[in-house]
Amino acid sequence: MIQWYPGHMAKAKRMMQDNIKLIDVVIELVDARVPLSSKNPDIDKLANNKSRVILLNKYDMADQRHTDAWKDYFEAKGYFVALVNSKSGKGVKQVREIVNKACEEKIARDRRKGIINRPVRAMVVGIPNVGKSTFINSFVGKATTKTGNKPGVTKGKQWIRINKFIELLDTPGILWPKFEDPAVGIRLALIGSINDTIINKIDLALDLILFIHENYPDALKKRYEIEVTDPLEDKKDAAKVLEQVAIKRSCLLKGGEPDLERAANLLLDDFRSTRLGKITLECP
Ligand SMILES: Nc1nc2c(ncn2[C@@H]2O[C@H](COP(=O)(O)OP(=O)(O)O)[C@@H](O)[C@H]2O)c(=O)[nH]1
Ligand SMILES: [Mg+2]
Repeated sequence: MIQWYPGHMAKAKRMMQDNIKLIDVVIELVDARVPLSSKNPDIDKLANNKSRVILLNKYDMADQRHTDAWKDYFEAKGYFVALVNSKSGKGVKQVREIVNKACEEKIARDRRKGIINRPVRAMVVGIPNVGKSTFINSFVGKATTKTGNKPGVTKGKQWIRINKFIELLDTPGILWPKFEDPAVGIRLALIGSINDTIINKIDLALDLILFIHENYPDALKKRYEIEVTDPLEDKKDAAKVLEQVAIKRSCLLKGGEPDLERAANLLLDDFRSTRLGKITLECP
């Protein structure tokens, strides 16, 4: 469960500001289904002058066409980018190479100063639920030797030696997404990153129906064997679709009326578990 307390947010940001001074490269995780909405807007300022790696995590759940387009998009902005499925470990190995590549300049600079073979220091950052812990576990693998406190470096920091070239700060930096834009809130709620209890699920399900019908026109028909007549103009039209889902799935109230709340839950669950297909919610 994610709690969005301003106090936590301020504290996490302060911790991140302190930690970022110690590192060479920022490994930023975003959710491949919502790469911009799951990106923290402060990170650019915080990570100014650091090498930047973006991991499009959970790409196993996203639409590959769009994931490829997002990779190009971020690369054009100067990031080093990798597609990662932290849960299965797919793509995690190549992150080491990408981190090295991202730090080539720094390594060359070190060498000119006579510093040879100093490992680069990395930190994983991202908004809650984006997969930081899962990624770190997979990335670290068997390399569990913690180097402990470093002389001359802030006390209490734990570094995990990934290999000869990379050390990882063992605690990820947690930052929060941009709240001001309601569309961002909706996308994050759809992927399940915002506590469901504070959300109107029916409303959210209607947003999802409108998006899916426009962008993946067969997905709803295929999953629920319902007729969806073009075009869906607004939420009222979408509500008729949700009603059909309720009836098809026997989500009914005592009087036999469609139970939209239950149908909404079912639809959101289906989306979040990719039973509606691999769906990306925003394109570059
Ligand atoms: N399908 C899929 N699930 C993932 C992936 N990475 C993480 N998850 C799941 O996403 C959820 C949140 O992951 P977690 O590591 O706790 O996120 P954190 O809050 O950023 O540390 C967990 O249920 C993970 O199993 C991935 O690449 N693919
Ligand atoms: Mg975590």
